[in-house]
Amino acid sequence: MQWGFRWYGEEDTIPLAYIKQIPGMHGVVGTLLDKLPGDVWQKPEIMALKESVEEKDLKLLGIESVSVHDSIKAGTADRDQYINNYIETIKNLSACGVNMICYSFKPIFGWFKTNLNYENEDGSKALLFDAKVIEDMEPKDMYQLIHSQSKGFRLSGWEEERLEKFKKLEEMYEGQTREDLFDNLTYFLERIIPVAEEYKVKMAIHPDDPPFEIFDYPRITKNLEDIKRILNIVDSPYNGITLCTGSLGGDPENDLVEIIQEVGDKINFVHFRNVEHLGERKFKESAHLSSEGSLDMHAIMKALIEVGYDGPVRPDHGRMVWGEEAIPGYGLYDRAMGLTYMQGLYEAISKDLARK
Ligand SMILES: [Mn+2]
Repeated sequence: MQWGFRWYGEEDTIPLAYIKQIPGMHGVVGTLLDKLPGDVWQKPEIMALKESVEEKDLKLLGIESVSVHDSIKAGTADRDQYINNYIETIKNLSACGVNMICYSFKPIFGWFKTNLNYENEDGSKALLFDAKVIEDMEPKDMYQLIHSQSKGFRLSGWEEERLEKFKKLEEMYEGQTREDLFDNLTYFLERIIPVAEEYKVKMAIHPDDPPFEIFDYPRITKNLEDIKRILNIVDSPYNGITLCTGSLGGDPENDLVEIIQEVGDKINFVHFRNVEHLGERKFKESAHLSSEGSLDMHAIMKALIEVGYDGPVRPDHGRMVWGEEAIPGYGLYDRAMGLTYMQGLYEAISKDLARK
């Protein structure tokens, strides 16, 4: 497996030099933070990112995310121009030697939590989702809720530009059903996957976080059934998924091991994270260890090894520990501990399997 870390570029509180000091680290999954959905990513900008990573003796393992423009997700008449831009970005990334794109296909909201600074008993802080908190809220109120907790950090998917045009966004998606959204994804994938194949860029759709509908906006990447349906749109190794254990794991009905066994050959990226179920549609992001949350991380790693997964893997969100201040979910310490734990699982399981 290729051990990685998410890195937000020069704006990140964590320098690449620190990431490099984590044992066994191969590289980072990067982004161009100033790019809005629909923009073409130009080669010089991508090369600058890649060179800054390689200067520190790390690899650029992929991009997360190249956001999909709302016109594509809403299926409006102007979508083709944005799909053409997306295709240009795929080609430009390929030309720069970047071969994996994580993306998502969710109306209005990407990742979604109701508390970014939930204090655990030990004083560490975690992200938490509780459906009850938003029961009486309007969708646009979520921006205020998230921004009031962001500690001044820019949060991808929650940009102020999106709030400014929120009314327009709501109108774009008004009345959209799951089938409509799925049709729009189909239209998108039928255009981009042949290009991704030709240019050898693996697409990896990220599941819904949380994996159920909120504010009645349709969600189509919630579970195994959804994932299989998406993979069937275009059957290609370039039409794959990001296996985000913490996102899918937010629904206790999702069996991560089963998902890996069923669609293992289409996993193009892994986000490794544990969650603790606290009640109906309520969970928090725990430390990575199986003992700290509700998921069996050993079984998940074993299943990944058994299906032969050898692509990029990164610890997903971590808690804030030891007084660290960083982008919520993206501190250094807890993610570094998480990665070391993942590597320990990997070594133990793979050596054990080799002996058999
Ligand atoms: Mn994730």
